[in-house]
Amino acid sequence: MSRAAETSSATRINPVVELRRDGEIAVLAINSPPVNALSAQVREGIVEGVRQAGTDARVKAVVLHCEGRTFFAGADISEFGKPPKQPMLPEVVDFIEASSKPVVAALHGTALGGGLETALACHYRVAVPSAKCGFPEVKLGLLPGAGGTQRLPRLVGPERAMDMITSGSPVSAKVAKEMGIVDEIVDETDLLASAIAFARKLVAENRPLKKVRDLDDKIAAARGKPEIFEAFRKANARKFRGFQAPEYNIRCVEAAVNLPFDEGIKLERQLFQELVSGEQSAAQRHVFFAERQVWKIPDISDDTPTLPVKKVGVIGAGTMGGGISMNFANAGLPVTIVEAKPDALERGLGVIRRNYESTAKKGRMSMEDVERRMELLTGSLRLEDLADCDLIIEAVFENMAIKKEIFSKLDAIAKPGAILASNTSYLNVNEIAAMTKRPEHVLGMHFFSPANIMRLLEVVRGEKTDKRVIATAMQLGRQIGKIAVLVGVCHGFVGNRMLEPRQREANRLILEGAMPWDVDRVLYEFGFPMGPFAMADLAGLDIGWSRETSKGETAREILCEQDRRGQKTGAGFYDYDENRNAKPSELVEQIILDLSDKKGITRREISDQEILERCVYTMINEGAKILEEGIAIRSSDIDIVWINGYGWPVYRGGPMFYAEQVGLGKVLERLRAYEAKFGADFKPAALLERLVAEGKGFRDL
Ligand code: T1G
Repeated sequence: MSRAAETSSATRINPVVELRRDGEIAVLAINSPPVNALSAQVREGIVEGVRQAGTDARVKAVVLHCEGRTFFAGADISEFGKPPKQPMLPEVVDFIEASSKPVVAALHGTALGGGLETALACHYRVAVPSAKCGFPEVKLGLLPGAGGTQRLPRLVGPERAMDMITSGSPVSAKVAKEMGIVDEIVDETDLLASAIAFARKLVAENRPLKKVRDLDDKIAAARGKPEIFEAFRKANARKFRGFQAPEYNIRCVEAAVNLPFDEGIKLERQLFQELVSGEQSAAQRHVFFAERQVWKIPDISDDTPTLPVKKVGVIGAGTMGGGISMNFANAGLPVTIVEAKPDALERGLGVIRRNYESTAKKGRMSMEDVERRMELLTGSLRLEDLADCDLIIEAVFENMAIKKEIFSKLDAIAKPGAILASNTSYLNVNEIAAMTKRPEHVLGMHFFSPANIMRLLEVVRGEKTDKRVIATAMQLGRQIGKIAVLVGVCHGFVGNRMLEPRQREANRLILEGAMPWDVDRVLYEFGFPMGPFAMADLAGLDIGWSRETSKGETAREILCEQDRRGQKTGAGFYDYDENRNAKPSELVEQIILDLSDKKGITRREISDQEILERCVYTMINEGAKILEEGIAIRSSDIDIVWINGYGWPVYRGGPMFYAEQVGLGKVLERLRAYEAKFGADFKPAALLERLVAEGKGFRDL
């Protein structure tokens, strides 16, 4: 055998796994694009590769290395919910750890979930500086189910382990080294060579097999101290409200501290099985894939050319215009903000500066960052100053006449090829586009307040909007950190159109027998951050209200007439103390009772279930109509809109996913019952009736 063959060889284990040898070091190379997810084929390849390396007397150590963009990015999520395929990851992980020869994990990209668990079962870990590692399982409603909850605390201690596992946030290689997860940071340019050199050194120095499962020094101090875990639960109660997985993760870390390793593993497996077969994880895995589907537009291919956007114009420096401008400044794009009056412009720029300074005070940006971003913002009182902008976003008062006037002027001012977008929340983008000679360059870009915080961007496709303009708006959405959903033109597009029936039913329910705090409680317990009446108090009851036109016919009007305009006046549907804590108001209760009486409505006891069904099933019904009319491309897009624009609880997957968990037949039956009682507002969508008749779901569309 030639010298070269003597020192190096390569064995193809399977299509995605190859075992190579570089002298006494074996390299188990995985190449399973796009993210080297630990599919069944990868898992069986790893076991066979470690087995072969173990029996090859020439091999003294093994390097586990993934080709492509990243080390294993986790278990293959697409396998969940399907019959399990052997070998399962826990067995693979144990097999690596039991190797008689040291195994070194070479980390780059994002070593996540099962990927990090695989690395922790290795005896050593090296990483390039740009590598990240983490346990995002909790975002899928899961927990690290291949020993991660037992090994991580043994490396970093229970507190940091709980932080990392319940946040789901990755840490940098540098932090991972400091925490003890990574043994050495190696040269960014050649991870494999560095990992082989590290392994060679291990062998030369005859370093022991370091098994994480045998470590105890980081967890011993916490043993028998439940107060550590109680304190963590208490500190995170608000963030974890409604979620199942965080608590299960905490229990596993607690077991790692108090139980022998193998018993902790048993509990981890039991709790993992409960979560992976539960409704919350199914919902959160649905959202994971739905968030990746929204970018796929059937008639606009991924390689559609986009238009260059180097300079942005925003018309309106109010709450929305200011927030929208911040998004682009945050992405490093210069923005010219136009207002009609100097004081409004000055106020708007002042609000933006204060927002940035408040972020800097929290340590999330430096004061230099604040100045850099403010330098990107230029105020103006002249629309003409937008002449060189590539994208102009109108964010003025929600009035069609005003918008039409602005777009007509913009058409004469904006340079050829500039994209003209309206931030309208409801209005007809086609009518707005018709005010210009460039309707193909006009669309809606509907941001959600606060526009610099809320992740959702509804991109509203006009009937004449050019595909490149749409592709550009979607790409810009990604560039400014939004999740962009392409929607069609109708009153309220997707989100606000579905909000209307919920608001309508909430307002009816308080006249029929419920109180605002009953409706809010039901929707809060369902998982929304707050109910419609608390939300109205927060936003201000007087939006769109005026004393001149007020008729005193609704609770909201009566409250405004009594200057109970919401939190800002210390009273609205609720009374607020100096810390803005809400309390049901006897005065409001009486106003509502009198209103019911005035309208001749005999109040009755209304169940929580009826409140929930009338608020949520009517939303689902509207969503079905939206799908029928082609206003949304797919049902999961509607889910993404409601999760990212209105706080629908992610562990319920979105309104359309939730409908399928409830059962479309049940939703239809309840809508029909309410239609019989309350009339046409509950008339089921034809699509809903068809799907139920065919035994299908929204996801089958
Ligand atoms: N399984 C299957 N497919 C995956 C995947 C995964 N883990 N991760 C990504 N993909 C697909 C994704 O659907 C997309 O497909 C393509 O890869 C590119 O992804 C037992 C139980 C790694 C940071 O949660 O966070 O391990 O749309 O668009 O923006 O304890 O993907 O192209 O057809 O997101 O560069 C834990 C999830 C699993 C990591 C890359 N791991 N992935 O982001 O690309 S559970 C995760 C991500 C687990 C064990 C437990 C990101 C990324 P397509 P992408 P990206």
